[in-house]
Amino acid sequence: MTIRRTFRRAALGAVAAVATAVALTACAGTAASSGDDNPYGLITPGQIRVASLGDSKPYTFTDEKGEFTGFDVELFRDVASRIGVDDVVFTGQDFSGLLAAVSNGQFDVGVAAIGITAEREKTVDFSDGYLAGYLTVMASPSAGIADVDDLDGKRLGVVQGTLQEAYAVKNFTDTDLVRFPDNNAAISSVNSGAIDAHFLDYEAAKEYAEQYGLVNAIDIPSFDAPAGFAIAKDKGEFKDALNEALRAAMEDGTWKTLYQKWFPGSPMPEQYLPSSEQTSSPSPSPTN
Ligand code: SNW
Repeated sequence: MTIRRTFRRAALGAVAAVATAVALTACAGTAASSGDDNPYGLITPGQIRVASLGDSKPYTFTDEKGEFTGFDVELFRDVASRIGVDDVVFTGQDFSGLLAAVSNGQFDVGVAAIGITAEREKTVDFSDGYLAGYLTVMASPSAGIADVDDLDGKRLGVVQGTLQEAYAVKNFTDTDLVRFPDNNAAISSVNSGAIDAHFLDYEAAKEYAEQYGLVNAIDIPSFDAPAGFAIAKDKGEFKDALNEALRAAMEDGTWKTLYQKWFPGSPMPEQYLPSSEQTSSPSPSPTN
């Protein structure tokens, strides 16, 4: 009898211990990535490895010290911090290899103004969208390019694997496309006269235009492919956590503050503003 009672008490104690452990894990899981050792399935627990680009200012770029910064970089760091991860390591990649590097597990996420398309969703999952803007043809003022017809017979740079490349292949059929690994290489070719223009993201074009006296010649809306964070397909919990944090960053005005900091004067896509600031008016058009 005594033995049985002792055994029963021990068993109850064990049940209580397990229940406490489960409760503690549940608490830690909602607060941060600590607790359960790796709730988001990160390559290195507690750290997020990001595939990015070093020359897509002001989205993602490296400063004079070699540190990654830009709108996407600061937004992602903020979102990561909200899910409990402050150790975020950015690495520059060629755009053409970026999504494959995420899908095959070399990186936890891809952050580089990557437009969400059905084609890309065959390879990776995406967070909700966080930017919707324009694709821009940028040229030397002497190239005489002001609209799409002016591209006939011209040499146009595109970065391999971008939406610009796909768009140009489909729509600029009388244009000679020249493929580059990154924006810097293409811009050098514009500046040397080896190509007539380069086709890139609107804000990146503005930066180069200012730096080299080029003109932002044609803007094509890409609102149907808003940029999202690219994640490997088997990381559902990571994706859900990022989405929740992204919504919070939009709702408390963090997204807006970063947008105004990095894209001053640019039209503001309203869907990412705090809900109290949304109106039903259509998106404004860009001002060059
Ligand atoms: O589709 C747009 C989106 O609407 C926003 O303007 C940010 O850029 C885009 O995602 C297009 N970005 C290109 C792409 O996804 C190039 C990316 C890059 O050069 N980093 O292919």
